[in-house]
Amino acid sequence: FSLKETCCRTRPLSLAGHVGFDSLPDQLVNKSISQGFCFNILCIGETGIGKSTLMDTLFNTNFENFESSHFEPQVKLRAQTYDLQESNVRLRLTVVNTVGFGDQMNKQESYQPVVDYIDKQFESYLQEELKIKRSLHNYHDSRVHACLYFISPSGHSLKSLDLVTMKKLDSKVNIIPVIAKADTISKSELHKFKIKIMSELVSNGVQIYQFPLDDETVAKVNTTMNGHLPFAVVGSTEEVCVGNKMVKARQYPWGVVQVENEHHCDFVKLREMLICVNMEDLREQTHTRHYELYRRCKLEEMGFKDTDPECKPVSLQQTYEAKRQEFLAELQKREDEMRQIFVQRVKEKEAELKEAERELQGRFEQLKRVHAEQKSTLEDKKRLLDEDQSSFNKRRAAAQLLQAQSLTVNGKKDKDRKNSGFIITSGIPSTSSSVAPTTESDKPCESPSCQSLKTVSEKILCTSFMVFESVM
Ligand SMILES: Nc1nc2c(ncn2[C@@H]2O[C@H](COP(=O)(O)OP(=O)(O)OP(=O)(O)O)[C@@H](O)[C@H]2O)c(=O)[nH]1
Ligand SMILES: [Mg+2]
Repeated sequence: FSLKETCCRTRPLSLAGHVGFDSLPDQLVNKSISQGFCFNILCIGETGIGKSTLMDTLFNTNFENFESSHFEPQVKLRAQTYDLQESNVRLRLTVVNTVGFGDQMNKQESYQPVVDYIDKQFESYLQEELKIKRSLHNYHDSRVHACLYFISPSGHSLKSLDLVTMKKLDSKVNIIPVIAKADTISKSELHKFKIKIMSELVSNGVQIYQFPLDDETVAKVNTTMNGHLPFAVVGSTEEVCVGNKMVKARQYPWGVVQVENEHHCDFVKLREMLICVNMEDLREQTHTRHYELYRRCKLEEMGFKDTDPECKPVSLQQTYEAKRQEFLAELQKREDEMRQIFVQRVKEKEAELKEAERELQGRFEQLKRVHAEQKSTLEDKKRLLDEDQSSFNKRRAAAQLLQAQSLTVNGKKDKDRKNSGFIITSGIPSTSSSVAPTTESDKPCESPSCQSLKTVSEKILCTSFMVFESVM
């Protein structure tokens, strides 16, 4: 038999006598009592609107309270956890307060830290659930079970910040709107204000928490209380003597506002609904509705599905395998793309390098040409220089020869002069004026070559004399 067939075959049977499983609810109660309970409240409201006072009044204690400044640059959330006990029931209560809500000039992002806080608590729970070794039985569940949204008692209408924030949160948390400091608004105005708020919430599609009607024992009271929303509350931990009793109240010169008097405000209604009647439903709604939605979205985001496109059920293993194949295909695709890009880049680089090589080759050829031209110019110059040098050498040899000849001639002449009484009057003998040619053979030749040769020889002679003199 398949499981389905087995289920279909179940049929009621009557018991012949007492078995004992009727004690199951008691077992559950005892187990819950021994485990203790956990409840988390988020208070959203402007700075100084009365959040802390209301919490103190609700739980009849003094929680740690810090007065917030109005100059916070951004909205923050402060969570404090307390262990409370009433009779034999232990309650781990976490009170989360907004700090600096609505104080910034730009209120657009005021809700974001609140949304992030709620999501973070869901995420922690999901991570715990997904662990291989889970320990949910002793896990400190920090998911927000109830959100008290404090509305300013303006008597006018909701602020856009209120509507935007509640709209952003209504799928994540059970919102219970309350009109704060309700003693500052008259009875008739309060009535109109409540109606206005509810109609604004409905017209803007904001889903607030509705007290459940499925449990017959509380359906009636819950129906009535749903009609009183939003609750107009007054908070005070101050005790004032009224009649012969001490009651929590706020005392004014003109009278006393009693917190627990239902004719004065809705504080008792709120306490009844929040703590006495619907605390477990708030916890359950958080788990089955809000957390479930978060979990579903998150798992879908991660690619997990219950059915395939043909609506056939898909197991976790199949989803994982499909996801793995998808991932590998994607990886392969990206690898191919990368390879193509790489090849393309290499081609581009090669073309670039070839272009650069061509340019360099061109420049090299040009330089080579310039170099060859310069070389041939230099060779021409060198040749000319060699020619000059050889002609100079020749001239120098001729001059040396002439010099030698003239020295010989002059030596002979000197001898002749000495013999003929020629007196050297100065260091350089005046060949033109002091010594006149005496014979025909002494006369200078008139041919041009002889003339130039004469000039050169004269110069050489003159120089030789100077050298000669300096040597002497
Ligand atoms: N008239 C009136 N005053 C209240 C009420 N509740 C609180 N207050 C006063 O409002 C002031 C601020 O109250 P808190 O409870 O500290 O306000 P809060 O919202 O916790 O302030 P922060 O934490 O600083 O943002 C105090 O002077 C309270 O006495 C109320 O119901 N009616
Ligand atoms: Mg406070």
